Amino acid sequence: MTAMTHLTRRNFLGAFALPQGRAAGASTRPDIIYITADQQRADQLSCNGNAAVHTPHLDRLAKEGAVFPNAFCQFPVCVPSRTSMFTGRYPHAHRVGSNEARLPADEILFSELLQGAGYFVGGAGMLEQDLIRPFDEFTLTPGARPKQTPELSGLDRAKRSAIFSGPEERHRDVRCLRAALRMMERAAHPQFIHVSFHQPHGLVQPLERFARKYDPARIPLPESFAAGLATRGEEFQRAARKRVLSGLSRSEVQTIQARVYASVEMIDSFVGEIVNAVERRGTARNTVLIYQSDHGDYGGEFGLVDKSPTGLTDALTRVPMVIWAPGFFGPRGSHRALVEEVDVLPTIFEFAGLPVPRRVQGRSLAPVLRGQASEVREAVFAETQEDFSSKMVRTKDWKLIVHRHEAHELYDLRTDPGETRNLSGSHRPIETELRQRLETWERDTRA
Ligand SMILES: [Ca+2]
Repeated sequence: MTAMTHLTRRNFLGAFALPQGRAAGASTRPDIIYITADQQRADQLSCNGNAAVHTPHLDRLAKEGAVFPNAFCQFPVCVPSRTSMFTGRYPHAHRVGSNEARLPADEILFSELLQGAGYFVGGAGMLEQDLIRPFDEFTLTPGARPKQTPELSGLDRAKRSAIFSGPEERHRDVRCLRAALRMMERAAHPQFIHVSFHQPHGLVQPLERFARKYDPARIPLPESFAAGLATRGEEFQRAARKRVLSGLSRSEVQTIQARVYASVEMIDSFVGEIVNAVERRGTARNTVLIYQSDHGDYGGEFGLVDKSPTGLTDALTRVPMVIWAPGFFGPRGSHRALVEEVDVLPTIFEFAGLPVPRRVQGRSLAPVLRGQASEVREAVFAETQEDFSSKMVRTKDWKLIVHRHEAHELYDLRTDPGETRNLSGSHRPIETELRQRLETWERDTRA
């Protein structure tokens, strides 16, 4: 770290800290519970309209709080996406463009800022080391590799899913839940607790009691399953054919999806336990709870499961987002506003009464949650590939994906929500307008 970045960081954090190390108003600031699932699609919530999956606890939080069916991640790969959550900045600005990339020394994480404001900062589950660094306490819960172990049964051919039939307390997400609950119980207030579940990421491994509830034969597959890769660009098709996960039969994909749904219901039940703990201790009205995922999954679209090859279709970029803070805003239910994961940080800061750092590129959702505004922005953005060579701009009606190395993609989401008919080149005015929007965004968010 250079002297300059030291100075920047100290000045920055200094704005939040008090001489005694306990910030003004700290004792009345809300507790913040930030729960993440890994690789859950936005449509894998019953409150987002999916009748095949059962998520009663998140549905309740959505009803008493808000759910955003139009929430998007910034880069559909774990570490770049989570770095956007924790910095409130776009990937090309924070420069973490792969799971291997290190966090640049001049990036400041909101966990550090909350600490400076007097928060206990704790977490459990999985997280990249660079993002864990500022935590006061983080309980890592590493999980089983995708192979048959005595605790797993029914491993599928793609080695993507199995059923966890061992003692429940040994499941990595049960261990994550228990560690988080202990931390909540023990830690001083205000507390920021990050509960970072592994599921429903592969190896998908629902507990048996949830797996039992989902019959693979009854799991509907998306319309684009049957057409397979035919609607995709040539480069994408080539990359997809190299994957072991392509060429799966309908029943193989249904088996995997049934276990994904079971795993989602399992995580939902864990969310219920966390909310119970908050209500038992009587702090619900001074708590802000956020639930989201770091990216989606193909879920059978184009014949694919998992998230590879990486792309910018809604399958991968659209994520669940539920916010519940009964002391801060009333029941909003499902809200159509276009929102981004970079918005979480400024939202938390606004509810906590803390100034939002100028480097942050997201926007607070508080005005929308309080009913003072109906929209946050006209378009959302995402990017991908190691060199940020593919970029997406998406309004409610249209999506443009610009690739550096292959043909662009333009979709009319009003008539083609599954993104199967590429209209690039045939709708010049809208394509030009979206292209300009993308260029403006890139220019304005570079640093
Ligand atoms: Ca991930």
